[in-house]
Amino acid sequence: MEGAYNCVFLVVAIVTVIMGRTLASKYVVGGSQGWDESTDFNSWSSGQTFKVGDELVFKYSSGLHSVNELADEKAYKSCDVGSSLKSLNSGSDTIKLDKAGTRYFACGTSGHCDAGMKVKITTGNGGGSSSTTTSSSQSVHVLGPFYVIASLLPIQMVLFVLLA
Ligand SMILES: [Cu+2]
Repeated sequence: MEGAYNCVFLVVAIVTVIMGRTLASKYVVGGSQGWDESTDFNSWSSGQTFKVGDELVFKYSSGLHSVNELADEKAYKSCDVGSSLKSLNSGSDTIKLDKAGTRYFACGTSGHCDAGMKVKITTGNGGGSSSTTTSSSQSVHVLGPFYVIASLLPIQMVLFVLLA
């Protein structure tokens, strides 16, 4: 009986780690204010933890703004939008954070980047933990319900073992 008990917990531990690692989040850049000149992107991004596999969604009025990925910190600081790596302007642009590191984004509309319409995103490896999301987070958990089920599994297993 003790063997079965240990086995159940091992399975639960493995499932929980796998769920934590594969859990991808979608972040609307700037939260409810979106990609706009009035948004304080520094304070927004400092409240978030980005990991590999997460996605950024830039929401704005198409034609008014754009999303340009800048090559490095220097281009970010000087708002060198002209030499950007990538330019998007659909009004709802998704960027996948496919590897760890820092990426830089700025609006291409004249004067907007200088006015603060830029954001620096640092992606970490995640380390298998997804418990860093705070209550003030604007993230939408794509696999949220599955994680809730996974985190409830130990309780279900304990009940199962006690009742067996
Ligand atoms: Cu703009």
